[in-house]
Amino acid sequence: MQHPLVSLIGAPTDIGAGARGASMGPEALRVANIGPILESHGVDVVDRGNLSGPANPWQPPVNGYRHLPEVVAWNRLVHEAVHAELALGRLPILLGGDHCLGLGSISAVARHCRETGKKLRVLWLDAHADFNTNELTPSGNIHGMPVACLCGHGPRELIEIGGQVPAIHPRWIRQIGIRSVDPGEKRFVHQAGLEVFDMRYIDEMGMRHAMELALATLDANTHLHVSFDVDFLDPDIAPGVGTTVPGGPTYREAQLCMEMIADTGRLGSLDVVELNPALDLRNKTAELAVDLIESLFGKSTLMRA
Ligand code: EXY
Ligand code: MN
Ligand code: MN
Ligand code: MN
Repeated sequence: MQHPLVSLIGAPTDIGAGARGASMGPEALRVANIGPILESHGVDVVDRGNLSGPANPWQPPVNGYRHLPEVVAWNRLVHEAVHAELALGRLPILLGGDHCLGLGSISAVARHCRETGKKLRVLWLDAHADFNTNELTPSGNIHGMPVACLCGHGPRELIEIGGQVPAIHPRWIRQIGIRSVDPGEKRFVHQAGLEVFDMRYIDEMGMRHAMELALATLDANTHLHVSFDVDFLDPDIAPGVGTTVPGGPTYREAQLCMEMIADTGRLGSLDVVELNPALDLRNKTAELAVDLIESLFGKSTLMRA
């Protein structure tokens, strides 16, 4: 991936979240210069602007889901936009928006992989497993459910967005940085056999070892999708998210994580989600996210030139 063709797709919504404000994420990432900074590393960047979906009606959950019709509408838009960029041979970066949009994005990547005969590996960088169902969820917020939906557990209109149910298999996923999982969700994660490198694992074994395992068995035919929930990062360095959980990766651990992904040369698509500028400090978290994305696209230290 020497000079990738990148397309930025803004999805300004907080429809799946429990706090308002992630809808401002795309603009905050642009203000943090995501496009020009990637271009400075030789990446060809086109900003497709923002998708336009339904407003957030801010209603309580119905049958364990908040805003299901609006979440479906947004994810259909994201699915088509991401799939169109992949079909053009470009690398889509979804600028969220909350993490419910990972469903539209990753189902599009899975569809593209089916069409092109590629293998898919999904790295889910997050404080949360996002593996709830309407029966397990404590909140009804669908940003806590996209991984379960991708694996076929969720409402029909959501799980069918990619045209095949399930959109992906649990064994294609590696979760990194996890440290907040609800009790029923935890049982379901084990039952599904998700491979999780939680913070306890990273504390004991280190980010390097976790990433070596998470990236093992990639080959030249693998499409690597990174779903980067900004709450993955420790809130001391990344306060601008709605669901902070203490004890996340440090700046150096996060850099190493991104650099090791870049070294594979297999990055094919990216989500940057859950950035909440209303909770940020002078766009600090957006700037940090862009700094880490630079590393994901191969910015390396002087020692490696
Ligand atoms: N597990 C909690 C819930 O389902 O309500 C919190 C989910 C937060 C999800 C954020 C996006 O990663
Ligand atoms: Mn350009
Ligand atoms: Mn998430
Ligand atoms: Mn999260």
